[in-house]
Amino acid sequence: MRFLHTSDWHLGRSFHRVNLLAAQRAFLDHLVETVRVREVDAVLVAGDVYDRAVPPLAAVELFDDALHRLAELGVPTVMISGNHDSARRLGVGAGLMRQAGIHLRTDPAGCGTPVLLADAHGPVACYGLPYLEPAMVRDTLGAPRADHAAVLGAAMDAVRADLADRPAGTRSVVLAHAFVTGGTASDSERDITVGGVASVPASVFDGVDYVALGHLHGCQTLTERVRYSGSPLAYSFSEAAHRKSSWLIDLGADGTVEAERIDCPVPRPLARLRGPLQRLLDDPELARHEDSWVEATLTDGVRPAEPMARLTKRFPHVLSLVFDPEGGPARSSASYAQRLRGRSDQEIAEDFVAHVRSGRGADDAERAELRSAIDEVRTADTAEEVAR
Ligand SMILES: [Mn+2]
Repeated sequence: MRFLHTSDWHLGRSFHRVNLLAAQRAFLDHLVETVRVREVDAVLVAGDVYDRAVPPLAAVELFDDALHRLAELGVPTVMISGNHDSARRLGVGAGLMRQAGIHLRTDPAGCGTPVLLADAHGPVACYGLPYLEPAMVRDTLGAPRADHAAVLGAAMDAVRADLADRPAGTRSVVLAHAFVTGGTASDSERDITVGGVASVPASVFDGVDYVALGHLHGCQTLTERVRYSGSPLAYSFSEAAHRKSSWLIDLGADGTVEAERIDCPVPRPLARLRGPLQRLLDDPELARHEDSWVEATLTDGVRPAEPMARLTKRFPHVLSLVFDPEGGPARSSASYAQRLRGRSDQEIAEDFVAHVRSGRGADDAERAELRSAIDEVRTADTAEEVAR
């Protein structure tokens, strides 16, 4: 059976000031075309369909159009909600859409109930595990603790229990939206750390033939059977070196996995340029980036006049301008965004405590207090979403 594995569409997201709707539409055209030309048997979308719980109307229309086109092709599609999606909103109409072959899995209670597919070699049970927010789903899943490993472990126990009752030789696929240990993050995933831990070991997925992961935005292979497709488009400059793609997965009669990487259309390449302004303006080597989306980091000791206007003459698509003077007092002149880049909420909060107490940092008890407050804020956001 042949699958196309994709995730993290983030419909409605923009890139700096650029609206990506046209690029997202081009990706969906490419997806539908790949499904048709490569004779795909089922499409797997591993969460973060939308960028926000309440997406803009244009993104909803794009999604609606994609669903219609996939349904018209008659190719079953299994989708789960990610941490950016509102599971409740995304799941509206799921019961009706199922009749059209679109299987939206957004309810944690349904983890152990597969979408049953079949080919000439027999059945394939396809389990869609929506993003599981530990504190919200712990009771539903009967997990011993409210952390990612415990709730995903409980969901996978339900999968394995269901699988054990199926005819021998039933092959299995799991979709999940999680940070699996060993994966590499970029700057465009939202932090899902709970109790100080964001990731789960890949061994939590033992016992199934293929795991189609979403959440991390770089395409990556954790094991032959456990892969991230990554997002179809770059959503931060940290992804400048990514090759955006989907996985074409052939699941053999005996559960063997063969994977082929299918490149996504590139709306415009990304370039991160660094150096003194005059060099960025003059260096002939940089000519190949003139049509790229550019992040320019200026290292001039003294901030040059009108840097954006001058850069834009050579690079019309400069989207981000960063100052990082070399040899100067970099720390104090770094922008707020620069100082926060790559730091977790926990680190930022701890730094704040040290800052306001003249360098005396948080002790163990205070660190734990900060951690539980940060966890609670995110859980409260999700709870409000559910209650609305
Ligand atoms: Mn995502």
